[in-house]
Amino acid sequence: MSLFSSLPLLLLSVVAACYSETVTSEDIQKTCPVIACGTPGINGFPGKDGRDGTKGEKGEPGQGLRGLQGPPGKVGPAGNSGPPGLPGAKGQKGDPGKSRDCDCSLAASEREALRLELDRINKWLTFSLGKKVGQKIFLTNGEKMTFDRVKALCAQFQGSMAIPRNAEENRAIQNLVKEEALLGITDEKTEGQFVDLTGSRLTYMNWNNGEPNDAGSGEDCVVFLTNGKWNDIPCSSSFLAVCEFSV
Ligand code: MMA
Ligand code: CA
Ligand code: CA
Repeated sequence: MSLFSSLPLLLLSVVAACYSETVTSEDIQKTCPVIACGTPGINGFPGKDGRDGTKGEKGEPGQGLRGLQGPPGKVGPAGNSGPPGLPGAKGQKGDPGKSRDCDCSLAASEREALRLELDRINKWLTFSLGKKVGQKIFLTNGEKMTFDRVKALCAQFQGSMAIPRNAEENRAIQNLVKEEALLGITDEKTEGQFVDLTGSRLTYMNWNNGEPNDAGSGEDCVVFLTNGKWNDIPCSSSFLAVCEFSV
């Protein structure tokens, strides 16, 4: 028997089953006059599922151990630049500038070191020569030369021809020289009037007996004799060169 030929019978069974659930036996006598008392139909299919129930209460927290803390996250993007900072502190005082009149680049300590070194050199000279008198020292180079040449030589070394201004200086020269030496004295401008190289009259003199005599064809220069006395001689003659230096 095919599906199509059995369908009407199946539908009939469904309708009968439907009525068998809702119709009482009393109703059956009233409404079911034809199909009076057949055997009960088979049970129908189960009904549709019901609606979801209301949400249950939150459960108790679990009892597992807490996990370890994870690694730090990635660095975030740079923030915006902040406002300008406060002004900086005042700088240190600058180096002194150079004056128009002096070079002040030497520190005070350096100037003091130089002064001490000059003092040392002065002591060497005084010790080795032993001819310092007051603020003056007499020196000779051991050479014999004329008045003009001695004058130039002393000037070249920032000194001047020796002139004893008193007995003490005269002794200093006497101790220095072992032969006749030229002095920075002349009367070539005015005969008989002896002056120093600046033209000033002398306040101290130590002439030998009978001198100055302007002997021969004339004597306008002066030599220091080994006995410490003075004698006028010709300026063309050569004698020991002696200069004096301020110290
Ligand atoms: C003498 C004497 C001096 C003069 C010299 C010149 C030796 O001394 O007359 O006064 O200057 O001779 O050589
Ligand atoms: Ca003279
Ligand atoms: Ca003379």
